[in-house]
Parts: sequence; structure tokens; C-alpha cells
Amino acid sequence: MKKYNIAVVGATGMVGNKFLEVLTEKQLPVDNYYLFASAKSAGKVVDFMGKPHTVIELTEDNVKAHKVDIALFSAGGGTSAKFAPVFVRNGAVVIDNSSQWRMDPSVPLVVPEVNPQDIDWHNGIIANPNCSTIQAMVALRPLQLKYGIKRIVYSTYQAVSGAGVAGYNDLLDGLKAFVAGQEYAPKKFPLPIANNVLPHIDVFLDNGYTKEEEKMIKETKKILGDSSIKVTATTVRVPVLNSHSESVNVEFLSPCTREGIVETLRGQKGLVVVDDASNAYPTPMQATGHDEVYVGRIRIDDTVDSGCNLWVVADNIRKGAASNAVQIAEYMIEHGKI
Ligand code: L14
Repeated sequence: MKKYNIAVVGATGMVGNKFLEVLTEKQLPVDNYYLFASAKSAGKVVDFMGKPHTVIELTEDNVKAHKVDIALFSAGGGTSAKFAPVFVRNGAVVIDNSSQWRMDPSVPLVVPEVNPQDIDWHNGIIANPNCSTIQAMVALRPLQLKYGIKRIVYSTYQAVSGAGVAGYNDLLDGLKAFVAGQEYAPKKFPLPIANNVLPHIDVFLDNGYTKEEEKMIKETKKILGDSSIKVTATTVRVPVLNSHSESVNVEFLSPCTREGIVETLRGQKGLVVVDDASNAYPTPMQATGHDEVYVGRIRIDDTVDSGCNLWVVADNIRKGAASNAVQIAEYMIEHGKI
């Protein structure tokens, strides 16, 4: 069997660490792993796959010095903008976790359970969608295929891990200070997240929406391959450490029943229905550490001709970031696409 060289770019960040964990679990057919990071982390030795790996500084020369087949990027949009093309020129396929390339018409935006066929038209870069978009897609795709989708309303409840280690610390340190009756000035968020809820993720745009909301709206249409679907969103940061939850209201083009919806969701790969008894619904604590997307609270919305409400939960660092990207790599290897 052919063996590959895989680079992890941004290997020492929160998603970078998760890449290493997921890759260890998957055991893909790999000859060499190369871990790249900024000068700040270069030279650090990371124990990975039973071997010490020295972190390589991300420079053009160092990229050229290594033969890479697949580069998994999670190093921020600016680094992706600059270095993804460098890897591509050197013969690699880049799977990028930032928002830099997602809406580029020449770049496929892929959730492997939803639109693997889009991998075929890549030009070197494949984009990993936004975390909140990924989990919604796994639940909505089978319903789109069965009923057709007219309109979607997203309201998210997003964990602090999406904002990296600094976001995590704002919640933990903020809570400690709050309990001790002390002031805590958040380092990552604009306002305290401890004992609070912030309807604000990523930057504000001129129309009053946030960029996170815009990402969900645009990425949904691109992945579902239908620009006529109406999508709106409110994205909210909640004081939860890990895993995003979202309320999804969806209006269909053809008649539905609750039984039909449940059966359709049960047939979707990568999706687990938790909707049996009054206390059986998905929670972020339960989703954390898993690659599946969880769906529950499935209710018909009788304010429209045909529609429903769903509660969708997933680990935003695994399925929302690292695992989805590694699954794209795995799919390409298994299907001879690289
Ligand atoms: O677009 O702060 O991939 O939780 C995902 C995490 C944007 C910010 C993206 C967060 C990011 C988001």
C-alpha cells in the first residue's frame, strides 16, 4: 500500500494538538509526519506516534526541504493565505481549517459525510468548514435530500474552546475570580464570559451581523450546493468549555412527519439521534471526545406548512475542526484521490 508524508501546520495550537491525537487514533498509512509551527514553538520536541518530533519553523525553505503529500493546516487565516500556496507548489494537498479559503470558488468546502464528491474538483486546497456549520450540515443533509430545504434559522450556543487556550482560560480564571469576588479582565473575549452569555463571535460586519453568522449563512449554501436556501443565524458564546450546541429551525419544500424525520436522521452516517425519552437529549458534556454529531429535541414546527426544530451538538475541536480535516485526508487516501 502506498504511504504518505503528512505535515501538521500549527502543530502546537489547540486544534494542532487535537490533530496529533486524532492522527494517533486513526493510524493512516504514513511514512513521515512533519510538525510545523511559528518560530515561537520551533525546536520544541513533541512526542508523537511513539517518536520524538522536533517542531520545524514554518518558512518557505523549510517547506521546500520536506516532501509532503497532505498538509493539515490550523495556524490562522494569515498563515494559510501565505503558506498554503507554498505547500501546493511543492506538490501537497492542503486541508485548511481557517476561514481564508472557504468561500473561494476554486476551493471545495467539505464535510465527508455530506459532500465528499466536491473533493474531486480541488486545485490543491480543500477547506474545512466552520465548526458550527459542520455539525449543522451532518444533520441537515439527509433532510435536504428527503424533503428539500427552503429556509434555516440557526441559534448557536458555542463553547469557549473555539477561541483557543486563551478563551478557555477566560472562562476558568474568570469563574475562579468571580467566586472569590475579584475582578477579572478577560484576555480573549471583549466582555467577561464567566457567568455570562455573549451574542458575539468573531468580528462585527457593517450589516450588524458577526462574521461567524456570515460564515454559517454562506458556508451552508455552498456545502448544500443550493444558493436559493434562505439562511439566517445568531451565534452566541456560552460559558461551556467544549462542544457547540445549536438550535436549528428548518422549513422544508415538501411535507414531512416527525417519524419520517427521525428515521431519516437515523440513517445518516456520523449522526446519532438522542431523542427517546423526556430526559434523553444531547449535551456538550456528552458530545465531548467524540467524532459523531448528536441530534435530539426533534419537533415539528407547526407554524409553517412543513418544518421542524432540532437541537444539534458536537465536539467543536474534534468534528468541528481536527477530525473533519483528518476524515477528508482519510477519505482521499481510501478512495485513491491522492
Ligand atoms: O471560522 O471563536 O473556523 O469560536 C472557529 C472558532 C472562527 C472563530 C472559524 C470561535 C473559527 C470561532
